[in-house]
Amino acid sequence: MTEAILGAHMDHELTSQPAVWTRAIAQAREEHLLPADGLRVAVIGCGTSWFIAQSYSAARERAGKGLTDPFAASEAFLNSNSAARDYDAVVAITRSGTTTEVLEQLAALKGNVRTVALLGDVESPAAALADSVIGLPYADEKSVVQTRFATAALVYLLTSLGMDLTGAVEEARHAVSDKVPLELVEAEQFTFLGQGWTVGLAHEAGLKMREAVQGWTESYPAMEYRHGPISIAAPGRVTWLFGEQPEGLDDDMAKTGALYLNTGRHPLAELARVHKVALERARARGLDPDRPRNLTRSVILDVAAP
Ligand code: F1P
Repeated sequence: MTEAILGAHMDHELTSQPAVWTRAIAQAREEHLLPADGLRVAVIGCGTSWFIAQSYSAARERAGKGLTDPFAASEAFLNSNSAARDYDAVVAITRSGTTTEVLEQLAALKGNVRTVALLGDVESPAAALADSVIGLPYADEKSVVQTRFATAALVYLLTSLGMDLTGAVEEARHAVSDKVPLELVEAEQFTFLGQGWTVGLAHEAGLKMREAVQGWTESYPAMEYRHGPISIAAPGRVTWLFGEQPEGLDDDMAKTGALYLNTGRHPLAELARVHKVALERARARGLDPDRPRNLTRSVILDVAAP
C-alpha cells in the first residue's frame, strides 16, 4: 500500500494561488457586488475569515471608502443588537458557508440590513441567507487548513478598492515554489507583525502555523511589538514582518539574536510563503495539515436553528 503524502491537498492548493488570484482579480474588476463607497460597513467571519475581514476593513477605511469595522461573528455588534452601530451593509466571509456564528448573524440581519456573503461553497446555507453572493468556487479547498480561499477572497476585496495586485501574483510564483531553508523548518517559534491592512495577515500567518504545525506562534501590530512581546525574541526563533517596517525595528531585532525576516515581498506573496513554510514544517514533524488535530472544515455548533 502506498502511503498518503502529508498535506497533499494543502500543497496543491497553496501552489495554485497565483492562478487563482489572477481569476479573482478579473472577477473583482467585472463585478460590483460589494457595498458602495461611503457606506458604513461591518465585515464578519470566524477563524481565518475573521482575519481576512480585518485586512479588508483596514484597507477600505484607509483608502477613504468609508467606515469599515471587522468583527469575529460571535462578537459582532451589529444593527440587530445595537441600534447605535447603524451599519448600511454587512459583508460575511466564509469558505464553507456553514459556520454557525456567521449563519446566526445573517439570519438576524435578514430584512434589516443588506448583506453580502463572500463564499467558497455557493450552494451553502449562507448563500440562501445573504441578499447577494460573491462566489469564488474555484478557490474552495479540500484541505481543512485554508490557504487559497482566504487569499483569493482578500485579493478580490482589495482589487475592488482599486489596488493593483498583478505584482503580488508574480512574486507569489516564487514564494510558493522556492525551497524552504532548514533554519525555518527547524525554528522553535514564530512571531508575525504587520501594519494597517497587513495586521490581519500577521494574525492569519500565526493561525496557519498553529493549525498546520501545532506550533507556538504570536502576532501583533508591528508598533505594539516593542511594548513587551519582543522579550520572546531569541536565537532559534523567528520574527517575520509583513509590509512596512517601523523605524528602528531592524536595529532592535539585531540585539535579540532572533532571525528577523523583512523581505520586502508583497505582503500577499509573503503570506503564500508562510503557507509553504507551514507545510514543510508540518511534514518535517509527521503532521498532516489536510487533517489537523481537533479541527474540522468548519465549526458547526449544536444550537437551536436561528
Ligand atoms: C472558518 C474556520 C476556519 C478554520 C477552521 C474552522 O471557516 O474557522 O478559518 O481554519 O477550519 O473554520 P469558514 O467560515 O471560512 O468556512
